[in-house]
Amino acid sequence: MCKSLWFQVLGVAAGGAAFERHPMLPHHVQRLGRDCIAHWDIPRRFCWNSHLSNYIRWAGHYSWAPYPRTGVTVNWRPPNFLGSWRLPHFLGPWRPPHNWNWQPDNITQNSFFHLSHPNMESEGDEPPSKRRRRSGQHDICSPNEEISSCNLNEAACLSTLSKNKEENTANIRGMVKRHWEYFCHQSKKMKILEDKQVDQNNTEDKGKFDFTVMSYNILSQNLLEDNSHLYKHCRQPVLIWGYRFPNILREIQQLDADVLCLQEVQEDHYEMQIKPSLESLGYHCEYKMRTGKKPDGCAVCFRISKFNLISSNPVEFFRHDIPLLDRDNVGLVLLLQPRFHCKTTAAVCVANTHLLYNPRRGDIKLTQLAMLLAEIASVAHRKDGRFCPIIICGDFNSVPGSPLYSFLKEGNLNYEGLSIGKVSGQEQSPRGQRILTIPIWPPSLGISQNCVYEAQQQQEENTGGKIKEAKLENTEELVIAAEKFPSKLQHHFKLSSVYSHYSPESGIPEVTTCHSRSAVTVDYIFYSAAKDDSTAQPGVEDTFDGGLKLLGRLSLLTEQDLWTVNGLPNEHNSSDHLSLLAQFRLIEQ
Ligand code: KL2
Repeated sequence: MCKSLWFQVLGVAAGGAAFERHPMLPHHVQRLGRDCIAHWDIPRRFCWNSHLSNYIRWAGHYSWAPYPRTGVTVNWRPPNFLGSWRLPHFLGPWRPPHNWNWQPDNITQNSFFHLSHPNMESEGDEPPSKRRRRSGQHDICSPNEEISSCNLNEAACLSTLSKNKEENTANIRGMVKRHWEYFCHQSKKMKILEDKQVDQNNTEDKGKFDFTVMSYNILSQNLLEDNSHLYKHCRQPVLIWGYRFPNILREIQQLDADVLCLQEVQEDHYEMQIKPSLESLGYHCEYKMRTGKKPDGCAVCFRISKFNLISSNPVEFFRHDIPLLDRDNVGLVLLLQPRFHCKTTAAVCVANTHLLYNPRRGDIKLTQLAMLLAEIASVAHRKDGRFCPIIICGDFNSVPGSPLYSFLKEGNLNYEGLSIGKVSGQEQSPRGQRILTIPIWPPSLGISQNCVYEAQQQQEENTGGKIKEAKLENTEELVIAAEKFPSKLQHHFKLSSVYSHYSPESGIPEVTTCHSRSAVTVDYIFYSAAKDDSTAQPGVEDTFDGGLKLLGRLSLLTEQDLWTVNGLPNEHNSSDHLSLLAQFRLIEQ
């Protein structure tokens, strides 16, 4: 990848705030202060424990969020913000005027974000909905700095790469860019980013295989037009597909991921524009359209210089014989063989999905997820009973800390008495009290409570071998658990999330989607961590043949960041979602 592009795209949004350690802070934010390790000559003010005069109490957007919900006032004082203000529990139906006074500045082609800091001094305690109405003006962007902080959920050190000096001087007024966060256990990361060719030669010769994965809901034009009430805050021209597509393609091209997991890919646009364009950039594309009438679907595209396709496995969540499964969402599971990898049998399983939106139908969402996990278990399953490394990308229409999210990450969920409207955490006070049935889906689906195809489970139980025995014990445990706790779901994978859902600099929740009704995280990249990855869970070595080490990720933004650029989509970001991007190293066992 081109060095200059990386640095322009990943330039730092400096001006990070410092927080007092406070009992109200989430545990991981408190730990930030303790674990902060500077790698470069870092100004003290960017270390978490260097300012002790302010604290944050974050209401959070999510009813199930891991964020504390004890108050709504934020007393956060980053250098440019002098007051305090209130954060909303949700974004109200605020409607800015049609041609809202949002003036694009002088923007380079490579800039994604055009950030103006809201003037807190004059806003007092007003909610962002009011502030938004006034924030047509742009302040000067904070100076760029090299900063370091620690990501606590993964108990790993993160460093933030700033723009270099020349780019600092070329900094454009009122603009913020997403930056690259990398984990300190990879000090070679900078080199890797600076020269991908060197990276390939060095790492792959030694049996290491590094690659990047993007997850991006690109907002199908059809859904944009069907849900136009969500985009009233946008200037009309930025909503035209002819305007959006070149921006989306440019973003994909600049971020240069080796694997793309795209959601809301409209079929005609895919065939006529997206697929040909990506092929000309060196990708092979696989696509699964939704069932039913809506003409969008999921695409997984990979760089043919990096991977061979072993298999492509579409998953339809609609089942005409099961009344519960009357929705048209889909998934797509690819098995990829890394090229230039010394272990010729090595494979990586990449799954992509867009789960049902309906906040009240957690029963359907969980069943769709179980179907995806069963397909992944089938595709990633190796002869020795273990799994190849797995990456699951997608728009799960569920927020961090929700039962669905916890199930994915923890590998189990006791759903006894759980209201179906609370599964995804999208609504804080869902209407209706209907609770999940036990079991959630009927046996005719052919998927067990531990999210594998019944046939596969049976087959596994009937086979021998050392690892199989271990597995069998595990299976027996699961069967016992199923009898004892019939309301318990489990899955086989030990999954970690690339993102930890808070800004490492401020502790404020990040978002992956932002429009006039909502600003939350619903998109994720989950992966099976190698045992020496900072996020690896116990038992990972028994489950997987090797694994993935997270080297870095493209930073996300907060709701405040996004409203200073008029939310999403805007002039430069042409979806109502942000792209997620991670770099992994494939580790052999
Ligand atoms: O939340 V999304 O947007 O992941 O960005 O997924 C769904 C929603 C997508 C596919 O169904 O269309 C959007 N209110 C808000 N958004 C909706 C609605 C709705 N009623 N229906 C569909 N979407």
